[in-house]
Amino acid sequence: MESCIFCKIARRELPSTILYENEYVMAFEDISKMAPTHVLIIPKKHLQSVLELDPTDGNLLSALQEAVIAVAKKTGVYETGFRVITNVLEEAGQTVFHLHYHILGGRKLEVSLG
Ligand code: IU
Repeated sequence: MESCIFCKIARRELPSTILYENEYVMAFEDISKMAPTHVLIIPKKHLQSVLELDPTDGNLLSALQEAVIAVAKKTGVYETGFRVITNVLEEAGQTVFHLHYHILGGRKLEVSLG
């Protein structure tokens, strides 16, 4: 999508610190880190949220899962623990309407979900 900021990052029209990439997904450092490890994993194609993920997106779903493991290993949180979060729509706190998984770790995270 032309104006989407994460599409621009995926197309490398905007700078980002990329940690992992393959044909379907890209992982980069969140610009406003909430934990020592705070990485976003996005599909390269524009999907608003998990609501638009289709079971036929098999390659993308596999790539997202591979990226979670790769990022966790690369940042060191694979052993210590981490959180995978994806916000869906405004009430959940979604501010960028391009599907992304937050990978958060590197410190003790609060138990609160809200
Ligand atoms: P949210 O789940 O939609 O609220 O998360 C959006 C995240 O995208 C948030 O953590 C921002 O700091 C992050 N982000 C970014 O890394 N780079 C950007 O250019 C923009 C937002 I805009």
